Amino acid sequence: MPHHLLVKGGTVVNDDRSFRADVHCEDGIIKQVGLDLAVPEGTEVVDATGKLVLPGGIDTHTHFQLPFMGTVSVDDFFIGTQAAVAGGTTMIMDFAIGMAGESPLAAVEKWRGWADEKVVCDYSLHCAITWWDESVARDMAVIAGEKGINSFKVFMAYKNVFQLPDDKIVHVLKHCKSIGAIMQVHAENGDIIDEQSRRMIDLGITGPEGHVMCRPEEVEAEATNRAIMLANQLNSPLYVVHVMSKSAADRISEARRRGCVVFGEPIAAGLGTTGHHCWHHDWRHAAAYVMGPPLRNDDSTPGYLMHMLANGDLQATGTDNCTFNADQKALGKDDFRKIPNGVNGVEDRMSIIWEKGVHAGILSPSQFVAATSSNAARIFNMYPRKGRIEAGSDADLVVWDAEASRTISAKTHHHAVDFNIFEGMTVHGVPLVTISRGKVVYAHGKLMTVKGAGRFIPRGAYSDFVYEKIRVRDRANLPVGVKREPYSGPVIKL
Ligand code: DUC
Ligand code: ZN
Ligand code: ZN
Ligand code: ZN
Repeated sequence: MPHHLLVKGGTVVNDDRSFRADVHCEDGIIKQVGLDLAVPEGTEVVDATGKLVLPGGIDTHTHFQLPFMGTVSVDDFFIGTQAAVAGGTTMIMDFAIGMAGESPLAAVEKWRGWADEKVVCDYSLHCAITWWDESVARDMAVIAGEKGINSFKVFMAYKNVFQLPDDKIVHVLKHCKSIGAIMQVHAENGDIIDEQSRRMIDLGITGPEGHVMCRPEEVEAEATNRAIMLANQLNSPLYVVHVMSKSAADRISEARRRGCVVFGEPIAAGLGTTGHHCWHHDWRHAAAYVMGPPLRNDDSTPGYLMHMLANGDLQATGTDNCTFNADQKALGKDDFRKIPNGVNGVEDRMSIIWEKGVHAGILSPSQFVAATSSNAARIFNMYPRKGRIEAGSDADLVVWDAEASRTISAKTHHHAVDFNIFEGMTVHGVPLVTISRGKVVYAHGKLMTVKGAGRFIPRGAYSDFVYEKIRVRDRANLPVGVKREPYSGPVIKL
């Protein structure tokens, strides 16, 4: 028996327009969008009267159960995706991260094994490249061609762990281009962080504030600029993850004006709070905000980044959700270099961006949808399957109450972690009902999730959205009369 669901009485918001319409879903797919729809008897009805109906959020950046800095992040794929749907996010994108010497393909299989049996909503993976030889190049081709992953992340920081030098980054960019994948970058100068953090310790600055002090903005801006230059020289697209500072964001927007194909991703933490907390007298409180790149010790940064989402200079939003409890953060009690880096965000991202963006008068509701869902689907090649409410798209929806508010607290959140970096913040914009694949998974404060019910979403080579930009530049860069063949690598049909 097919399962039918009707979301009735709401205003549908897509990234280009909003309109009064009901949404009829059949077996996980949107069947019709409109008024006075004919639906079969027995159809489950979700009342959205007077509310907004949005495409489910896509969090482009999580680290569930990540083995990192001597411990493992506590939100696993079950708890983490539960927190996601409780916050109106119906898809997360996590990172398979192998250690140096480990096959990236094996890392992808390992992450699939962890995630598949636990996720309560759909998910996808990016793959990190943390070392380089020709076997890694071969793995990348298989991962993009057969495993449905078209985004590879490199780290310019975390020296002696994940950091790749420029010559290796050039290899990754070249191989990404040849297989139709997009390179993502963690852009911070790891060499200078290593040097400056040692200097802080020598000066006796061992607390969480040292983490922020040894990573001034230009450390991020320099690496961002360098990554853009490398990608531009190789005419390969680039996606900068967790853009945390005004100056890094400026490098991206300047480059876009020059025609570089570069995308930028601010995260909930950077849009919703600041690094001031790292100076808090309570060590646990201060350490909870330690992440890399750091939250900036500057009140104007969150609004600045939000305005850049509004004007299109930055495109998609994630969270870098990578949570550690007090006892784990305490690994760095005497030395901030050992504090596991990471904060929460997957549950609160949508509300934070609504509050600081829409409620603050910076974003329109359609721009909110672009920034929280549609743009990610476009860049990562899932559009319009994800990120849009129209017939044929996956039935991932949120009934959103724009007027209601809630106060964020670790006492009520759905994370496994014992701290919430947005503690006490009252946010407008509340998810009332979350629908994943046509099923209600969260309604009015209650989770109705099924462990393992989410699916891995394979993504093919360059989305048209990215590919068209590259192709135009390819033509522009070639001497007159030379014609470049269009991309003909592996393409996974969705
Ligand atoms: N930054 C974090 O804060 N945590 C995980 C990895 C990263 O780059
Ligand atoms: Zn990172
Ligand atoms: Zn604080
Ligand atoms: Zn990350």
